[in-house]
Amino acid sequence: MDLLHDDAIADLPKVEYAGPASKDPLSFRWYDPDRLVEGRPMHEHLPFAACFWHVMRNTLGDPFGRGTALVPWDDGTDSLDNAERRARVFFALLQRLGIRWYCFHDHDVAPEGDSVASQRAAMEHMTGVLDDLQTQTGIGLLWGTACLFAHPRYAHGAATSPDVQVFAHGAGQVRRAIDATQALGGRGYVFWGGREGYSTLLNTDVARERAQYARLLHLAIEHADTTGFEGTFYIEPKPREPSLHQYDSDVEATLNFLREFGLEDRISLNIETNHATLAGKSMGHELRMAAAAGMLGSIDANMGDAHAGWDTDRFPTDLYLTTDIMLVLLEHGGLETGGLNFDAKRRRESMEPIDLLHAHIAGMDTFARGLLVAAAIREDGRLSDFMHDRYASWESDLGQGIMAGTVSLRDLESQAAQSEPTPRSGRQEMLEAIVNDILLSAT
Ligand code: XUL
Ligand code: CO
Repeated sequence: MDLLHDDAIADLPKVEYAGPASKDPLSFRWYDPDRLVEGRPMHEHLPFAACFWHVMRNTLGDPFGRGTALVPWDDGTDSLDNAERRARVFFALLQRLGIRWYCFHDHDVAPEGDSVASQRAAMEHMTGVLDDLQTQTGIGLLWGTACLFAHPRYAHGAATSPDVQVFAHGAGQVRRAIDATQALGGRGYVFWGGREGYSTLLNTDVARERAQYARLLHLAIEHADTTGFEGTFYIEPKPREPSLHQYDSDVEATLNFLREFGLEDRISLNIETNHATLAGKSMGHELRMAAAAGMLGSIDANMGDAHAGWDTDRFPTDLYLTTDIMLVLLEHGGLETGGLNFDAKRRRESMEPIDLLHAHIAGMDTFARGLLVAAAIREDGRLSDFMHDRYASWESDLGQGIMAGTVSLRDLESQAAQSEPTPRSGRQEMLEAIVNDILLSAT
């Protein structure tokens, strides 16, 4: 497929694999899409997606200063022309990077307008534009979502608002966003409840609000069942920011919420690294908890900062982190309909268009290298052998009987009277050293 040429980024090169020795910062040193790892090409292990909101709509402003991003293609208006230009530049950038998937919020791509009718018209127009760009480039929609947190009407939440009219607006927006996602062949649809929580318990009925949130999710599923939308629904846990507390605060709380309201068979999880950090958990913890429950759906691939207690959404450049993520994914057999969505933004100081290439290259190479290290750890086998040995006693008749439910407390008391367990080390430091050795030697 020919590259889309947009004048605004015509000077940005196509990024190619050049190997670990390359000193060209606009080349991949590790991401070699067709290289086989454990019998599958890298691009299948690493279904990278770029997000429209950070790439095209984030001006890189912060609470102390306005945006710094240089966006020569963007005239700053809410016109459809401008929206079309942004969409073209976005696809052109993804082509330069060889990224095959993207994600959007409704209002990232289509002007919000001032009425439901104008929003519907704008969304339908932009759906046509995106559809053409998908056909021209072969890039597909990983997931769509509705922005139910930016407009002032959603200050108290959308689904969890105390005002039923606000719920109606949120529900209408969800309907339009699901329809657009379906029209674009999207593989999934995400709910992220940024304001589905509270600022103070003095004015909040948490039982009512959680039930309202669940009701919106059921309405979305019912809608999908009538229109034939077959994509996967996901919830994206996050404990806070912008709310003080969000009801879908981490993986385990979200699983509880889904099960309480009978949603677990229809909604899976989209897990984001920086949200895990804010929840006081590691990404490895969140992924393994979801995988253990059969609910690991998709990943928002970014990272936080150890020194900041907020959602910095950095590009993932920590090799230890990507190695751990890829260990989980290899073990899990990959993501069925999900992907690795760079829900990540450049630093405010990285304001040039070319930084969009550098940032994604860094994220993609770090994941590719993490994949190679994870595969080497699995091939080496010392970690899995250790894990296997650690639980070996459970393979005994006693262990199997306990798990099969054929052994009683009385039996176990008699068993305990006959033997005293020998203490065995967990060898954490030894295992960490093995990981370090492989991390630095895998190629
Ligand atoms: C916010 C966040 C969102 C969701 C989609 O922290 O992660 O961008 O991914 O609404
Ligand atoms: Co996210």
